[in-house]
Amino acid sequence: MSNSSPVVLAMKFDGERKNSAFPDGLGARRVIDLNTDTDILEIINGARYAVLWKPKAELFKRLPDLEVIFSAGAGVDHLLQSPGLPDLPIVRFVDHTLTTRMSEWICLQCLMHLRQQRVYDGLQRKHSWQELPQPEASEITVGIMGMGVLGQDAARKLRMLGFRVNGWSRSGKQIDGIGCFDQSGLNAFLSKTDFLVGLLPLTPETKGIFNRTVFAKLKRNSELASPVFINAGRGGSQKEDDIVACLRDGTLGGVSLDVFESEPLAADSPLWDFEQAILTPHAAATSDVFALGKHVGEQISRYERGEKLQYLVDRNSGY
Ligand code: NDP
Ligand code: OXD
Repeated sequence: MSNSSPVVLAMKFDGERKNSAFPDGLGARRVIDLNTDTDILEIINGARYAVLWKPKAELFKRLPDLEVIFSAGAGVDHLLQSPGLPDLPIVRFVDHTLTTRMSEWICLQCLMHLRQQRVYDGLQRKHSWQELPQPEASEITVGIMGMGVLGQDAARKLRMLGFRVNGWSRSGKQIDGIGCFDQSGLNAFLSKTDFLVGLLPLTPETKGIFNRTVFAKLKRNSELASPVFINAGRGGSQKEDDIVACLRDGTLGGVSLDVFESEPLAADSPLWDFEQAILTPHAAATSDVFALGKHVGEQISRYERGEKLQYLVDRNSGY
């Protein structure tokens, strides 16, 4: 087959930006955007590549010549749960633009909780001049669950800010300046953690992992009253009823959540109303459309030169 195969897009993103930026990143290759090219026939013959985000069930039947599936994001749970997913290589999105954004969000949340910014916001609204205790970052241990591309970058940047940092992952790691724990070390890891950061993919093993049992094991003798939970991995890994109950009874002193069990978060969720809860709408690290196009173009070029694809998903482990 020639290398002139179009790239089929079925993904989120603001239309105008996607139409200009994505093809730019891709070079000369033709793009068929299923959200805007409404005259496209049901069956798209000759399309070897597709870039997808939460694909509709019938999509794969329309792409009989598909050879490589690209995830429009770093996470692939949206694909692996997709009915009719063919047994083809899946490449996830890894790029410094996404990694950098995520680390910015994680560092921001850790600093917001360290400096008790939400409490100051409340005092400001009351015109109240009151100074709060001010521990240094070096007195706080951030424990990151998920030490992949995103977890490791966030860990290094948190270290630069002065936090003590530990990481927990399936396989143990060795990273300078970071305490590393493998799966068997979960309890020891939790007992040292003041700020728990979730950067795990959603898999059958990580579903609901952030629950009361885990929160109750966090360290609670730091200068800040209670531990903090920060999650930007996937909402399916957290039990929101437990988070609400733990915020109410002080098991958790604060949370920052970018992801939710069901998105968008229901307007009547009690999470919206906690002063000590910082919520963002799955926006911690949105894929940059130009960078995504470039990444897809590079991987297609590798594939067509007969080289190995990078960032391949392991279907057995689910990420
Ligand atoms: P990686 O695949 O690079 O890293 C995943 C990490 O999780 C690895 O360290 C892996 O361990 C660990 N892990 C997976 N399963 C388990 C388990 N059962 N027990 C212990 N550790 C486990 O992913 P990324 O860092 O690139 O991304 C992480 C997630 O962040 C994505 O899957 C996605 O869900 C989410 N995300 C959210 C965004 C947002 O805007 N909110 C944006 C981008 C991503 P090991 O190293 O041993 O394999
Ligand atoms: C991703 C995301 O997985 O945006 O990239 O959540």
